[in-house]
Amino acid sequence: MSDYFIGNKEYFSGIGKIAYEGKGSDNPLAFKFYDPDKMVGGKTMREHLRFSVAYWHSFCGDGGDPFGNATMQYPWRDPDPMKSAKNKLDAAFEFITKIGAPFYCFHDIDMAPEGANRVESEKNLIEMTDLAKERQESTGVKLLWGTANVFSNPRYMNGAASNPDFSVVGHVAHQVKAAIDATIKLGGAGYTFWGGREGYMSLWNTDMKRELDHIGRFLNMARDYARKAGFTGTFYIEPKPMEPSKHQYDFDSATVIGFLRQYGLDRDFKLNIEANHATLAGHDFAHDLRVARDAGLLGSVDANQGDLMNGWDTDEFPFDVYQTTMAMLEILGMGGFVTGGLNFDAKRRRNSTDLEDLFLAHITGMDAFALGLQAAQRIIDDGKIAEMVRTRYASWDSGDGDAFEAGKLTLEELAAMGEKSEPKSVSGKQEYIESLLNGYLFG
Ligand code: XUL
Ligand code: CO
Repeated sequence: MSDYFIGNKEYFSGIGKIAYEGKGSDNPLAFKFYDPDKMVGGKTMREHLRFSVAYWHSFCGDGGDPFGNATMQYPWRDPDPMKSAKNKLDAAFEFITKIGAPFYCFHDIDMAPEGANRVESEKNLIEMTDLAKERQESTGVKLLWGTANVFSNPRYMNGAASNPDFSVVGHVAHQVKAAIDATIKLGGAGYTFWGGREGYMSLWNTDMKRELDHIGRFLNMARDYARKAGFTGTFYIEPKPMEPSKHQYDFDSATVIGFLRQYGLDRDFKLNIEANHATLAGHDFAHDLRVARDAGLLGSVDANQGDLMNGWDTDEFPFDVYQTTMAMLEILGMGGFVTGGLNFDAKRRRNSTDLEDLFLAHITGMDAFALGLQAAQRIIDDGKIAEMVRTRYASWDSGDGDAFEAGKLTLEELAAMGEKSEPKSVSGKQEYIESLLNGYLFG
């Protein structure tokens, strides 16, 4: 038996702590590229990447989908919901320790079963998070962020804080308050709001302005409560354009930034960008990261990847190194994570049914980001692409371009300049940059 089992039982027996063995290794249960102690640009990979395991996909999701039942057998399941939750907690901390992720994230109901009413549900959450606190202390694993699931229970079918019926919003408040308390107790670095039902199915029965005002008001109340209760971490909104609602209010980075500014939330909230949500909104992952970063509001990342052949949230483990490279360029470009990290909001495919697949999936994702980090650092160190971008905008650095940026030109003066000569054609050099990129990745 390995040294890594947490409770009374080892759930992933036969698998020890996952080690870095390098790219020559043919051991499937080893990292080929993620070497946690390796220095990259002045920090270790562990410090840069701040990997986090998502409780819901890894320990709750069992392969069931709208067309078929569960495919995965979980040895921690028990007919008694609290017993099941305690077993699952042990399995979770065993897994997180063995994979070597410094963080995890959870929704309240991932960890603690809902009771017959809110009071019972909160009691369960307190009992489970007391245990989670002990597990965190004994393993050193930390909470990246906590959140409340205010989208699954049928009472939220018309929305959570955006619900047309005021009486539902009290339930939301009770649940969010308890989840904030739990997050504070567990020393969470962040608290996330993802509004799956904060949107509409039909505009015919929806007062959109009122619903948005209600969400804005509610988030102000939640922020005020959490700050008063001692929460010093970051609040996140996680954009997603649709699914489960037809239209979700937190559509994409740009929409959420406007919302945060409109409702006075942009000093306390940042964005948690999920790759597959950005692509559902018709953007590249890197686009939504850039929009958030340029606004000074890039906080954290839900690391996964979608399938560009279909239009839903497939939540795959990321392996596309072009994407992880671009993502890491944005993250390094903002100076690295502060409270955020890379949370694997990703699930194994329905037919990846072996318990070890949970390890293999995380190894793939962690290696993909380790490759992306190193490629991004090579791109930064070499500086060629950044220099090309600088040169492309050089006409704004001095003379009339500089006067324009400084607000010293009128439209008439600018128009008079345009009269003088036809601009020269200047190449964007995209294909050359793409060949440089392949050099950084494979050279
Ligand atoms: C749903 C999703 C959520 C949030 C947390 O698409 O990404 O799991 O990350 O509620
Ligand atoms: Co997510």
